[in-house]
Amino acid sequence: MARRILLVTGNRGKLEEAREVLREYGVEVEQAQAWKLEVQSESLEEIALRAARVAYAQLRRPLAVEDAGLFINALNGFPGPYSSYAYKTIGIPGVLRLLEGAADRGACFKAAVAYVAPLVERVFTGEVCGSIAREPRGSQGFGFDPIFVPEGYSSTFAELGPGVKNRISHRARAFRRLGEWLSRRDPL
Ligand code: ITT
Repeated sequence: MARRILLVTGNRGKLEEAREVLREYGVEVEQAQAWKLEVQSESLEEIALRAARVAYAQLRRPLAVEDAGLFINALNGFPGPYSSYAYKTIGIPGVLRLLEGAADRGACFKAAVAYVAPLVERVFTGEVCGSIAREPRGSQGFGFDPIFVPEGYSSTFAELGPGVKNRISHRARAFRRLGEWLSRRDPL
């Protein structure tokens, strides 16, 4: 049975990826333009859950909020929960500059998807690790995709494109967990 959930996000790339993954579970995703609470926290789970609760209080329909970030080893996890701000301010060139001379270029993308519906609150997480490329490559995806090379590959997410990204990404893993959980529940 088809289900429909709202995804509260202003990020088109996120929306498309979530849609693609949840389609496998017969779940349709509609973008919601609610006001989105942006709490400051080091925990993606907490940021997503608090934003989802506030959005649910406004919209009163089953919805998800996803918070994601790029955690770079040599920078002790920076930009992590501040990835969106870091992307807008220092951007890819700034991140590459911070890594000049770093021996360890390892990094992980992490995502937390908070789902809120009547009498339900759940958070699902996903992660993909890899390394930061020496220069941007590729034109697909969004955000830091041109500099993230997932483990086991030599191309960036921006070169690999949505087929590969949606199999292995942090977001795909988190939304797949939501999809599996939704498909085990009774219809809403
Ligand atoms: P919403 O809050 O409106 O959903 P946002 O882009 O602000 O959109 P986040 O707060 O989760 O979303 O920010 C995460 C940032 O981390 C995002 O803007 C990208 O710069 C980066 N990021 C997260 N997932 C990514 C991915 O799959 N590929 C590339 N960059 C990603």
